[in-house]
Parts: sequence; structure tokens; C-alpha cells
Amino acid sequence: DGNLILILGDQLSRNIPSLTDADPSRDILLMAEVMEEASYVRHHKKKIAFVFSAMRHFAQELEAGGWRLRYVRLDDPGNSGSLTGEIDRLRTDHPQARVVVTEPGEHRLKSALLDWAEQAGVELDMRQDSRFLCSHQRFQQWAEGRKQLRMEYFYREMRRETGLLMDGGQPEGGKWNFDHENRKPASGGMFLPRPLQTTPDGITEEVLDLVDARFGGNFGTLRPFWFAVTRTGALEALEGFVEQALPDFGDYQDAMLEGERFLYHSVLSHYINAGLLEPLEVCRRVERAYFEGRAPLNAAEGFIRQIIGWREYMRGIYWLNMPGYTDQNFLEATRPLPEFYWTGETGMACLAAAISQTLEEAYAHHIQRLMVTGNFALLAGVDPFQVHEWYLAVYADAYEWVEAPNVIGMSQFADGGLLGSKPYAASGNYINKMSDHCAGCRYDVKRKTGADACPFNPLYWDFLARNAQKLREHPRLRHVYRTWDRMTAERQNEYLDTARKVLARHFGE
Ligand code: FAD
Ligand code: DLZ
Ligand code: SF4
Repeated sequence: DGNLILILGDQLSRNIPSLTDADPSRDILLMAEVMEEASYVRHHKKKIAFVFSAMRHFAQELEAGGWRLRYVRLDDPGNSGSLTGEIDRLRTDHPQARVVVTEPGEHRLKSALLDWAEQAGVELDMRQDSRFLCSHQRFQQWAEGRKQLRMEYFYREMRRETGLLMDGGQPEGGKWNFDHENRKPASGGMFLPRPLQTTPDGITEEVLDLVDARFGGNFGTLRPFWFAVTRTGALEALEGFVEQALPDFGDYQDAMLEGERFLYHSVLSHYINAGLLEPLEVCRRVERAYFEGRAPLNAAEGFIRQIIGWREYMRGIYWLNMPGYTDQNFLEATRPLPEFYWTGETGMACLAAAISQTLEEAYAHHIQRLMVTGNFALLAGVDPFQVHEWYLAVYADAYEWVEAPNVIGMSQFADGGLLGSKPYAASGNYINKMSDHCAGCRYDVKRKTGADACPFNPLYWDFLARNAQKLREHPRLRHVYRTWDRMTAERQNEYLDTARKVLARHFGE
């Protein structure tokens, strides 16, 4: 008998190790839409539609390529509702078969498969996911014996290992990182590219109807649906990004504009995470644009760092610390996630913009995720696990291996600084500097206290005061605590009093 090869919804690539040595004449492939995967959080409708449609398109390609494939649709009679249930069903006809799978990205599913195999007495061949540059072992080696883990040093090793933007043993341009050039605020009236929009085909339309019928109550709007759902479509989106947005990617990486949802970002993460694009090919394409003189170095370097640096580093941190990473709560934050995260209904213009575009697009760019929705939750002291579940549900690119380190570590500082060097806490001034949201906001960003004050301002000081015991000695925060200490008690109380009112308004305290 041949092997049964399970292909997961985020493994839609011919180059996954479970396929590279497979034998089309003997092996049977299994892909399954199952309720368990579609409901472990209440995913955004567009995320489910994207995954299902991309799965169906990939299955069609495999079948056309001569593979024997069992594809189980969500509504197929007999669908067991889980991936292990679907392997069991297929095994009734092939009881001797070995099961092959590429290691799942999420710990949850990896341990479910391992437990199942042990209980069922099945030989399970789980292979390292070759789509990542850094294996678990390699990351462990790198992390071992270091007092502190910092992305920047990891990134340099990945540059050396891949040779990306290297000039012999030296970084191209003489520096590893050009980030200090990448902090320009954007302004209205700039030329702003749009990510490539794909018209749904028959397969996608069918999936959209299914999602409407089965997940109508989930977060987000389903139509218009414009994501690419094939490798060809994703490659076109990559080309569109490189030609139109990459040259300005660096300069405006941290900018936000009212009504502009994508700016110069690539909007490629959901394609990369699902397997439609390979991270290394994306980086090589961007490197080529630089060497051809079509993109400046700060853009190419900044982009490549996000992928071979941050993305790989996040995955490394995740696997080094799972299980348990998602339960961390260094700052002991316990407030519930405010209701407006699900509706976008708030007078705070920056949050309304980030959340309403999340509802419509299942997308927000990094600075919105980090400095708007993440920052507010951090300052307000929201339970990091609830924040984590929100991010895991609402973005089309969200898988726990990348989402959890970004949320628990980078954004909420719930790991106490294991991943990053400081909490990303900021007052309204930062948002005002990087965006045009404040001009149209009912709050006044210049006001620090009182009913009209931008809520980020009092919450910022309240956050610092509340967490002084844990954060006061932090090297990156000493100067802000000095500022706090120099305020009069009266001024401090004005901040804390305004913060109390903001918290009362949002949390009914
Ligand atoms: P671009 O700005 O064009 O960046 C290019 C690529 O770099 C991205 O496609 C992505 O693959 C990679 N990248 C950039 N930043 C990061 C990062 N911090 N970590 C990992 N990869 C990165 N990214 C996810 O893929 N899934 C998530 O669930 C996710 N959750 C996040 C939650 C929070 C609180 C924060 C602060 C960030 C999160 N990110 C997540 C990282 C980042 O925000 C997204 O990768 C990015 O916004 C995707 O949009 P883009 O493709 O236009 O990215
Ligand atoms: C995200 C997702 C969804 C919504 N549905 C499925 C599914 O029905 N079948 C499947 O194989 N994969 C799905 N996925 C992707 C998985 O959740 C993903 O493979 C795991 O979280 C491991 O990273
Ligand atoms: Fe956001 Fe404050 Fe600016 Fe309003 S004033 S948009 S709440 S930062």
C-alpha cells in the first residue's frame, strides 16, 4: 500500500516535504474542510473563504496533475468534523497505510495528530516544514546560552545564511538595518497603489455561498471578496506589489492614513502563510528589484527583514515556548476585550479606522495592529489571552505560530520581554505623528486630561503607574518614569482620574 498524505489548509504548495517524494501512482492525498479547524476561533468570514477556496483550487491542480486525491467538503455527508476523523474514514479502505504529514504550524493541531496516532497505533511520519528558513533545531541552537533573544542578531545570521542583500561577507550598503530612514508619516494626495484585486471564479462563488450559509454570524463582511486563491494569482499580486508599492515601502512603513487601508504594504502575508508563495522566493524577487535599480535599499532591506527576520524569529519563539506561551500574563492584565473591537463603534477615530477595515478586509497593516488596536489593549490592561483570541480570529493571515508571538510578546508584553526589548506603549502623540486620524477625531490629541482628552494620553500614564513595580527599572522606560516622578501629585491625579473615567466608560467599572 502507498501512503496517506494529509495536506492542511495552510500547506498549499507542491514543495511541502510530504509531497516532494510522494508517488502519484501509489499514494493517496487527503484534504478536508472540517468544522474543528473552521471553528477553533470564530474566524473572519473572509479568512474561512480564502482558505477553503485556495484549498479547492489547489486540489483541482493536484488532480489535474494526476494525483489521487480525496477532497472532503464541509457539507459532504459523513464529514466527521475533524482532520483525524477524516484520516480514520479514509483508513477504513486503506488500513495498512502509513500517514504522512508536514508538521502543522500550530501546536494545537500538532499535538492532536500525535495523540491520535499514538492512540490509534498508526505510523505517523511528521516532517519538518521546509518552507521556513530556520528549523526548530537551528533556532534552539541560536537561542541557547543567550541571556536575551533579540531579532536583530538572529536576522543578521539569516542574511548571512541566505546571502540576501550581502556583498561578500558584508551587508549591502554597509549596514544591516536602514530602519531609521523608515519613519516618514504619509500625507493625503500621495500616489497610493492598490493591491491586485481578483474577481471570484465559480469555485470561489460556491465557497462564498457556503461561508454565508454556515458562518453568517462570524465577524467580518464577506463580499466583495478579492483575494487571490491560487499560486498564479498570488504571484501576480507579488509582481503588482514589487512594481507599484515596494519603492515606497520603506519610507512609509510606519505611516497610517484615514481611508487608506494598505498604503505601501504588500498584503501578501495570507498568501505566504497558506503556502501560495514561498517566503524565500518573495525575498529574492524583492532583492532583484533592488539590484535592477527599481527599489531603494531601505525598502528592499526593510521588507526582507520582515520576512527572514521577524517572521522566522516569531516562529522560533513560538516553538521554543509552546505549550504555555499563550497563557502568559506578565502584567496581570484582567479587563475584558471591549465590545467595540467587534463592531468598530467607537469615537476614537484611529481605532474606528483600524477595526472597521479589519471587519471589511480581514487586514490591517503592522502599525495599526501594533500601535492602535494592540496599544489600546495594552494601555487599558486587557487580558492578553482575549487579545490573542481576537487577533487569531480577525485576520486572514492569522495562525497561532505567528500571531501569538506578535500579540502575547511584541504587543502585550505578556511574556515579560522574552521576545522584544520594550512594551509598545504610546500616547496619542505617536498616533498623531504617524497618521492623519486625529484631525477627524472627536477627542483632542493635544489634551492630556479632562473629558475631551485623547484617551490614549491618560491611559498611557495610568498604564505606567499601574505597572510601575514591574516596569520602572526597565532600561528603555527609566526616562518616562523620571518624567512621571517629576509631575506634581495634583497633575498625576488628574491623569489617573481621567484614566479612571475612560476605563469606566469602556469597561463599565
Ligand atoms: P508587509 O508590511 O508588506 O510586510 C511584508 C511581510 O513581512 C508580511 O507579508 C509578513 O509575511 C512579514 N511580516 C511583517 N511583519 C511581521 C511580523 N511582525 N511578524 C511576522 N511576519 C511579519 N502577521 C501574520 O502573518 N499573521 C498574524 O496573525 C499576525 N498578527 C499580528 C498581530 C499583531 C498584534 C502584530 C503587531 C503583528 C501581527 N502580524 C501578523 C505581523 C504583521 O502585522 C503582518 O504580517 C502584516 O501586517 C501583514 O501585512 P503585509 O503582508 O501587507 O505586510
Ligand atoms: C484556517 C483553516 C480553516 C479555517 N479551515 C481548515 C480546514 O477546514 N481544513 C484544513 O485542513 N485546514 C484549515 N485551516 C488551516 C488549519 O487551521 C491550519 O493548518 C492549522 O491551524 C495548523 O497551522
Ligand atoms: Fe486616536 Fe487620540 Fe488621535 Fe483620536 S485623538 S485619533 S483617539 S490618537
